Amino acid sequence: MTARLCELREIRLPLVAPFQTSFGTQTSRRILLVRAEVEHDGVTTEGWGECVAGDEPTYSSEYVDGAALVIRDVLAPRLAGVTDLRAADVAAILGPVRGHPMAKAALEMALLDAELRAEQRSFAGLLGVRRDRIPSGVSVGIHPTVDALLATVTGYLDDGYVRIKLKIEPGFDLEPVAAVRGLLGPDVPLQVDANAAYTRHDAEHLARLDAFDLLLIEQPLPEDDLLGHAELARAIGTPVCLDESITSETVCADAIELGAAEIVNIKAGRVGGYLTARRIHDLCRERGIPVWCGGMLETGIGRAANAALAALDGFTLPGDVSASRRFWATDIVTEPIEVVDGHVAVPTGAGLGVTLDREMLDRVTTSTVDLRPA
Ligand code: NPQ
Ligand code: MG
Repeated sequence: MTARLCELREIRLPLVAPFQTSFGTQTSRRILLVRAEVEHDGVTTEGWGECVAGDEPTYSSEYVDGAALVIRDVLAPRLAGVTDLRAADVAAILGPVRGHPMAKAALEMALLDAELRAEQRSFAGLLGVRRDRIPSGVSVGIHPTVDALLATVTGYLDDGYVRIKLKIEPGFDLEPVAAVRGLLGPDVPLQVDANAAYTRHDAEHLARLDAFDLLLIEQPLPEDDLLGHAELARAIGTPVCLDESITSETVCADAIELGAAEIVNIKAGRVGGYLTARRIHDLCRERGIPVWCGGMLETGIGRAANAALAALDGFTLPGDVSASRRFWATDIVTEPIEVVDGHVAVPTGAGLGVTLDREMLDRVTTSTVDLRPA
């Protein structure tokens, strides 16, 4: 079996509604897709990967244009020189290149999809998951008014989501959280995500969230402030969960050791790929730390991969693996992820288990780059 990277595409998808977080408002999303091929016994099989980098370096330092350049000029050329290239070796081969985990993850994912398809195996099968569906939570953006927020949350409850996550920031926290807890009643799981918008001096203020019986508060402080998170975790009742800070297996182990991560949000792109994400899951499981699967406004490709990852046993909390239509009017896969009875089905087909809608894909493509060596 020989594998190669073939093509880098950029697409643009409009969001069904603006999505506001403490770092900005998104109304459409540019997304990089990577196409790989494997050849086995004269048969060519393709696979696709998705890069979760945002349009701007605001969630993390990666962004679409930077990721596109590093893939084209640095990462793809390194992989092109490897004989018997396997997805499982990608992280180690690209290890000497510092940073750029989302770009690296997309390449590993494309090769993984192609290899698994060629072998007629599913990603869920490779992971060895035992569940065939996962509970689905939804991430709700910052709204202009509390009334508007309540209307949006009511719609998501009607859609069946079993857990609500509210984006918060200084000036939009206690009042909206109190109002949503009032709407949900005591039994619907509720959590908040600050995307690093607070400081070490906000502990007293954040302790006032204790009144709302939240599952967790996600990434209240900056990415590099592990000690601050540990101190905050001791100062407030709400469990502290890390997202942006968890950039590797090592950082995750350290954060747990410090008491900075009582819960961990796992995102494959942020840690350099699904295979590393799996190892972080294993580590958290050994340490008794609950994990859940985050979301990065993925297309059907990344959403399918997340649904499989989130079916691993250690994912004991509902994740942000929402229905495709939470974000997109039209996805680029023929069977977009749906929420049924509050759950998302784990894909069973070969590879990531999705089929691209080529017509839709071509319609939303804004540029294409050949990754094959000249
Ligand atoms: C989070 N996701 O958990 C992220 C943040 C996020 C579903 O809340 C473009 C690219 C826009 C990545 C907006 C959810 C984004 C983005 C928000 C990630 O923190
Ligand atoms: Mg987050």
